[in-house]
This record gives sequence, structure tokens and C-alpha cells, in this order.
Amino acid sequence: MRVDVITIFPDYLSPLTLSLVGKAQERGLLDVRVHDLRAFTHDAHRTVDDTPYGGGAGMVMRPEPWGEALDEIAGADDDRVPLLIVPTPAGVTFTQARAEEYAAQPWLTFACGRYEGIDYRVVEDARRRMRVDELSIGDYVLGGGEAAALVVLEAVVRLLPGVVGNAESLVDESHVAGLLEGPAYTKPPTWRGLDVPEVLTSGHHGAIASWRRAEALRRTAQRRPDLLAAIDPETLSAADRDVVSTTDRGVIAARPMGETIRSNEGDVAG
Ligand code: JAH
Repeated sequence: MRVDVITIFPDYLSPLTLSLVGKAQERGLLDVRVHDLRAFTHDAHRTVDDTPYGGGAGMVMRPEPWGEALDEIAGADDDRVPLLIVPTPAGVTFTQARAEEYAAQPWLTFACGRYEGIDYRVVEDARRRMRVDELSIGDYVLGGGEAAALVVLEAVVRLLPGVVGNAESLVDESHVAGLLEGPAYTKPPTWRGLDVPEVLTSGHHGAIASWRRAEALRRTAQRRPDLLAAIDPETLSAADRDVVSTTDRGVIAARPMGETIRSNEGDVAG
């Protein structure tokens, strides 16, 4: 996979040489190129921003450097164009499903804006020749798109075929798709007076699998009832439904809470 990142802060992307993403590059599975938007300016001050039409606070990124950068970096190459990702709080939400879709692409380009964003004609123009995803990684405002690009790449690169350690762990993950994972433990069996749940040291693989499934269902019901509600009940076993029906937030168990004050009893507020 080829990845281009266009930014006024190329150094912000240096974490990409580390860890998993760096290893994937060393192994030739990934080719990341970071570009300085200011290289596509022509004035002495290398200006990338200007005041907003219609007034208002802050500055907007000028379209001309972006247009030239995208022509040069993301122009058709062997008749192929990248999928252009524009991080913005106004974008569609980044999810695991979207990470999987991106991992299947041969070429991604990130346009990382700053200030109040990029002149929107840049998106409109790019859409004349490539798919453009305006993408949000969550409901908060960053100083720019760079950190969002790092997040997206971290999620995508671990899905690439041949990236170390993904074969087993990805198979493992599909089993709990759409659920939160339960807690994990390692040695020693007792630490600061706290024991590892006995079932995990029992050697009973069936009992361990059932316990993990139940913990995942309980934790999801407690912390993310929205995720539980999105699961097709037909995909839950009778044992799964038993577990969910004995939690106080399971959709299947959904019932009025009456007058009992229980807002402080769970893992999360609410
Ligand atoms: C802020 C350009 N969803 C996270 C996110 C992504 C991008 C931005 N903010 C938040 C952002 C300023 C300028 C992009």
C-alpha cells in the first residue's frame, strides 16, 4: 500500500517510522511519503492561509497550494488515483469497517488541514477525479488533521496482509466483532493480593471460551449498550442471551429501572 500525507507539519508524522507502521515499511508492505504543503506555495512567505469569505474568526487554507499538491502527489499514476482522506470533525465516522475498507486500497492520500479548515473547493475539485472521504475520528476538535491521520494509519496498517502478528490475532478478533473484549491477565497468578480468575488457570478450554464470551457480553451491555443493540439477536446463542438477560443494560433485558437509584453502580456514568 502506498500512503501520501500532505501537511504543513511534516515532522508531526515522524511516529510513522516507529513500531508497527515502521516495521511494515521496512518489510516493503507499506510506502509512506510525507509532503510539506508549503513546497507548493510560490510567495516569499510561503503563505498557506487567508481570511474567510463572509467574515468570522480564524483563517482558512488557500486552495491553490492544495490544488498543486494534489495534482503533483495524487495525480493519476498508471491510470490509478488514490482514495483521498480529509480529516475533519464534519466527516463520516471512522470505524473498524472503514479501516478494513481502507486496508484493501492500494493507495491512500491524507490531506491534513489546519486553522478553520481547507477552502472547500479543494474537496469539490478532487471529487471530479477521485473518491474523497471527509473523515472524523470522533466528536472533538483537534488543531489539525495530522493526529487523525496517525490514528487511521495505526488502525489500517495492522490489517495489511503480512504485517507481523496479524494472522492469529485478527482471526481471534472476528469472534468478538461488535463487542468489547473482556479483561486480560498474565502471570503472576496472584499480584498485590489480587487473583487471576480461576477459570483462566483451569486448563478447561471450553469453560475459558464461555467465560470470555460472557465477560465480553456483560462489559458491552454495561459500557456500550449501543453496540449490543446493533447486534442481530439471531447471531446470539441461547447462552449469550442468558448472559445478556441477567445484565441490567442488555437490550434483550431492557426494562424500566423503576425508582431504584442505580446510576452509580456500573462502570460508567449514567
Ligand atoms: C481540526 C482541520 N475528528 C477529529 C478531527 C479531525 C480533524 C480536525 N479536528 C478533529 C481538524 C482543524 C483543522 C482538521
